[in-house]
Parts: sequence; C-alpha cells; structure tokens
Amino acid sequence: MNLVYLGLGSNMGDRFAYLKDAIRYLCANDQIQLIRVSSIYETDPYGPVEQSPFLNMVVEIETNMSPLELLQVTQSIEQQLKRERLIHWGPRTIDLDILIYADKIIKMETLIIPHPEMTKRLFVLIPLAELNRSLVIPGRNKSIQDLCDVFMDREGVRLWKQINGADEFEPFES
Ligand code: PH2
Ligand code: MG
Ligand code: MG
Repeated sequence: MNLVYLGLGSNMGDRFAYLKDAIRYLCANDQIQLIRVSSIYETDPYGPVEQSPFLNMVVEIETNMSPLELLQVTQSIEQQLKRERLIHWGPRTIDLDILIYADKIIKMETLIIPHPEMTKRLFVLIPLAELNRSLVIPGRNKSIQDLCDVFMDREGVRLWKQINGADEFEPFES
C-alpha cells in the first residue's frame, strides 16, 4: 500500500458540497482507502488570477494504484464534478491534486510529484501539517512543519470547519 496525500480545493458554487462529493467519489473507488481528512480552511486566492476565496483541505489515502492510474481517477472525479479548464489557475468547482505519493519523485510532462508548488502554499501546508507534521517531502530535507515555520503568520488561511478525525468519516462513506 502506498500512502498518498491529496489536496482538494473549490471556489465555485457550493464549495463544501463539492469537497464532500469528491471525497465520496474517492471512497466509492475500491482501490482507494480513505484514512483521514484534515479540517477545511477558507483561503484567499493565491496567484495572478483575481477570484473568490477557496475552501481547501487535504486527505490521506492508501492505494495500490500507480501514480498515473490515480491521476486518471482524480481527473475523472474533476470531470464528473463539472470542472472546466477555462483559465489556468482560475476558478474551479473542484481541484484534486496529488501532493505526495509515498516516497516517489516523478517528473513527467503530465504529472510532477511531489506537487511542485506545495511548499509555497500555506493553504496546502497547514491542512497537511494537521495530518502529518513530521512528514518529510521526498527530495527535500524539510518536514511539513519546517516549511510552515518559514511563514511568519497564517495570513490568508482561516479555519472554516474543524474536523476531528473519525467523527467526520461517516458522512463521507460511500
Ligand atoms: N489553487 C490554484 C490557484 N490558487 N488559491 C487558493 N487559495 N487555493 C487553491 O486551491 C488554489 C489557489 C490553482 O491550483
Ligand atoms: Mg489541479
Ligand atoms: Mg491546484
């Protein structure tokens, strides 16, 4: 089994419903075991596009699928949840990014793991630190906690819905 962290984000429509639906789809796949989910954070949009605030969270899963097979699954969930690729880095109903896949380092045209932007993004690091703060990013010598500490404050990332481990599993079960 491979331990994998996925980053989820939504800033269109019913953002919470899109996050829940994405997790439901993950659970419905019998090659994926959902282990834990982070709390949900509301986050200021990062990057050059002016857009609405996001809800972001991180989920921990286990899978025997290869990284490319998992990418197909995440992309198909995005499609089923009406994701349209109109503007690069623009608004989306749902975004599912593979952040970390076990200790793998992958540099393909279609897939880069660990996610190349994750160390710059507090909206990824904060929920990920909730699940595994001592995790060292493959290929870097730094833990998630070390990377969080680089930021002076948590500006732009606000707790939106606190989730306490198993309590929240049930509504997410398929
Ligand atoms: N995703 C982006 C661009 N900007 N900003 C926030 N706050 N959250 C995101 O998930 C996000 C973003 C493209 O992947
Ligand atoms: Mg993406
Ligand atoms: Mg993304």
